[in-house]
Amino acid sequence: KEWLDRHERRFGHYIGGSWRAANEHFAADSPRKGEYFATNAPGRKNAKLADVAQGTDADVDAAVQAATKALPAWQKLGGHGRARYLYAIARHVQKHARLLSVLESLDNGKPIRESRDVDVPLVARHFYHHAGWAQLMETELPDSAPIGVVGQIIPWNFPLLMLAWKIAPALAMGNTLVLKPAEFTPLTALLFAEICHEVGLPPGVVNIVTGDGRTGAALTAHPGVAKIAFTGSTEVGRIIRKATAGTGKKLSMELGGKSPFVVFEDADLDSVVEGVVDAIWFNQGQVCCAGSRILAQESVAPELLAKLRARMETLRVGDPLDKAIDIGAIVAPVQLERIQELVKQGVDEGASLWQPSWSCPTDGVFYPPTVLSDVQPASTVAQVEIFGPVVVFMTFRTPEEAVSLANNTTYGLAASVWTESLNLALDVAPKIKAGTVWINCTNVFDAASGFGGYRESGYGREGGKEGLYEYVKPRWMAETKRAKKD
Ligand code: TXE
Repeated sequence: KEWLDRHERRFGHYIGGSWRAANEHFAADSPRKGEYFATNAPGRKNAKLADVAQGTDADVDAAVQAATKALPAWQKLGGHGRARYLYAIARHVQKHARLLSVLESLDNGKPIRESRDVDVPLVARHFYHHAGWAQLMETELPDSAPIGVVGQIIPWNFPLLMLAWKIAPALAMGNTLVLKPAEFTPLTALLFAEICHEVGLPPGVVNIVTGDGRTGAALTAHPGVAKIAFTGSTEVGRIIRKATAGTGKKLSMELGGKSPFVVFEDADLDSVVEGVVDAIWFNQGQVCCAGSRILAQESVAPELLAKLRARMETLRVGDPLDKAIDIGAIVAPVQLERIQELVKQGVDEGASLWQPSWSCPTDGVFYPPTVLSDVQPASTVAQVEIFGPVVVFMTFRTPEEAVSLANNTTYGLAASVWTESLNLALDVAPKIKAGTVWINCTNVFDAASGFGGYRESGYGREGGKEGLYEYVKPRWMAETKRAKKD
């Protein structure tokens, strides 16, 4: 609250190392109950936290120009020089961990336990990891050069973590950038801009322009941007691909998913249940790789469903800032409506709905953990990304059927396989079309492992050595020594 007040709850864009005032603003709301905030209007379900700038074409242009100006010196600094800044950013993220976590939970609605123990530590880890790669660039990627000015567009489900996944490799490889956070969750990106300032990052290396899809479209279209890195919906991914076709801009896309969670009859069902809690109720299910389709072998399906229902009764939905809750608030009322509509459609198409007996608090944007069983593989809820705390439950008889059901969507982001048989796991995992397959676990991320999808889940990787290739261009130089003629 003090941090917001220090900015008089009104933000501009962070361009060329200073704040640029804007004429047009929009409200950054919290989906949490609002009585702590003076600016909260009576009767509103969500609380306004601050006014945030709506980026115009001119703002985007100023940011691209600042990034272009900063580029030569940033490249010249070399990997070792850049690594010092990345280490400093990582350390300052840790220094401000508490403020970052609280602000993230306020803006996004995710449980404070998650932002404090998962998001923010992973952000720091990502910067440390890429500081290492910056130092190794000249020796490990000797034939590569930075791409130039990069435009980065990120979603609202992991505002800070997606920022880190984008910014850390871009800076390590010697690019400068303009990042646009999602309109639902712009605040931690603005606090991050302050951290860049605090560590003395040269002006223009990182520029943050806030705004909605129009600002994203302006960034995509800007001729000074050499690459667009995007995480978000498959639909907007398509728009960006079309908008950049023929421009020569490099693209990386991390889009939606409908990840299968495959349970074989020999799996440890108690672990499986905890796995499901993590797969679909972590971050309210607003996770691109959420295990949103349980595929259970028929022989254990009734027992698994019973155990799952019992566990769901013990989950707590509530105030994101309460350390004792399991599930926080949905990011915004419009996303809640989307979830409600899809669940209704599922029931209309014949699915059985199961929710715990308790009800959610009414003073925020909440939705209970939900299982839809008796789902047909071709039905809407089995195919469409719900992006909420809703899992569909289907059954299979043989491993072949499991694989075919697992692959029966247009996506290919992630999957998890649960079995005590390593042979079965190793047989099935490679047959599932997904960029990541977890065995007897789920949602395991690390800066050292490349994450990304294929098919309609996009292309390109983030993290690991493969993630670095998204931010360099191959360069082959030949030198011919001519014999001197006397
Ligand atoms: O995403 P958008 P939304 C899915 C999820 C969710 C649905 C809608 O199913 O319910 O998408 O969410 C910017 N040119 N995912 O509408 O619109 C936008 O401002 C350039 C899955 O919030 O894709 C934001 O910064 N940029 C996903 C970013 O794109 C544009 C995470 C993402 O917003 C633009 C988020 C345009 N024309 C949603 N229009 C995942 N897989 O992680 C919008 N944007």
